[in-house]
Amino acid sequence: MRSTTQVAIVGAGPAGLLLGRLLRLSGIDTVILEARDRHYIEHRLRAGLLEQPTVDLLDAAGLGERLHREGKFHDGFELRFGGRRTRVDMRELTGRAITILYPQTEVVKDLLAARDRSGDPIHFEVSEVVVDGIEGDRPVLRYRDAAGTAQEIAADFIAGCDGSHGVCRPAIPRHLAKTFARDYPFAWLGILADAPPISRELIYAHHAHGFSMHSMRSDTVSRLYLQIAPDDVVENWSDDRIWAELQLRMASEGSARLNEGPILHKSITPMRSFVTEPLQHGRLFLAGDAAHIVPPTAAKGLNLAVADISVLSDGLITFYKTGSRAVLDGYSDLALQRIWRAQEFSRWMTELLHHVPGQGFDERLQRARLESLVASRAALTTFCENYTGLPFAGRIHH
Ligand code: RFL
Ligand code: PHB
Repeated sequence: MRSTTQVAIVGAGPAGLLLGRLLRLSGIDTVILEARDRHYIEHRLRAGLLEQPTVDLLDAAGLGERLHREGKFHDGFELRFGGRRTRVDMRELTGRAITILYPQTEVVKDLLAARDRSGDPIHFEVSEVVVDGIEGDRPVLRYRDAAGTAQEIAADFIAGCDGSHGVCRPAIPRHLAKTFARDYPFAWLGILADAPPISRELIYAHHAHGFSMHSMRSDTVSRLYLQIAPDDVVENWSDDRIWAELQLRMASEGSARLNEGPILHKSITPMRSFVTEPLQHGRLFLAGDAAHIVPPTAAKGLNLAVADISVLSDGLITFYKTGSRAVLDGYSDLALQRIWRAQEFSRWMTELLHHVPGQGFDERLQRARLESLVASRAALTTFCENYTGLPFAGRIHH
């Protein structure tokens, strides 16, 4: 069965759904194909933190109502190392910026609800997606729908928003693509615990046993992370071991002990930095995790996906309004500038806070780097400018 649309989007993560929403607001038709079912993507436990520019774009897309009601606005965070605690006041240092704790699951639910209201098609549980004809005028997506029937969508453009294991990135001929990657000698064990957070704000802690952090999902549910070895497995981490290690790594002068409670969920997040260049070829455009991965330390992944979409939506809307491909043709170069700055900050913050085993000299340097950071208003300001989010480059049209 064959159908047509203006922009065919692969992937219903934050990138694909937001692109569909912004294009709808400018009267552009999209179809979204998603490999998983709706329940899975609405409950996939991931990001927690939204940058101010992300919130501004979600507001502009008419998606801010629940976010402003339920999101927790943070003016600062705490850094712990060497038994000391430093509160970093982001608002005071940057004059404007704040970050908002509003989980990715909720952003995705809001985006799906907006898509339901628009009536734009979204097909879940598709399989065998093939990207074809991107070098011509009429690219095509072939796939099997949830019932197994072969389908085909012809479009003006294809947006590859299908995450790090998708099919769109490999559709760019290998000899035209360049990839850049870095692995890290550690991973994160993340837990969700039925225990009230001890602080309204996030706590990042550096300790000889490794990094740990304290975040939250509500007034009664904590989200906590521990640095572990890259090849470690969840089975090695009993609840008692997790709490003992978190209490040890988080302990600092005058600090409250973490509230302990039933652990609702445990998972391991690998750490990787990755970028592919360029982000486009012919009529295919990559955005979000399909194009780049950051380690989770600085909480940039979702925000970078949204930043890409700000530029890509600008390019597509400009094309449909004026017939000019100029903005669209510049998408990759413009988006990559911010991507690389976020990569740099994510790598830097990761290496600042994690324990790298067996490197005495580097350990001393790392400690000096932490001391320099908290001793300098200028250094903290630079940190907060990056942490709270660099401006987006795309224009808002509607
Ligand atoms: P997604 O969310 O991975 O969505 C891609 C979608 O494409 C689908 N898909 C396909 N669909 C059709 N056909 C195919 N062949 C397909 N192949 C894949 C997938 O099922 C999926 O639904 O990518 P997107 O939209 O680019 O969004 C990126 C973000 O999800 C990601 O960067 C963040 O979650 C990263 N991240 C964080 N980012 C932040 O900004 N702040 C954070 O605090 C933060 N914490 C995190 C994170 C990621 C984590 N994990 C597990 C990776 C914490 C964790 C633990
Ligand atoms: C989270 O709440 O999942 C979270 C928050 C901040 C980070 C990383 C993860 O830097």
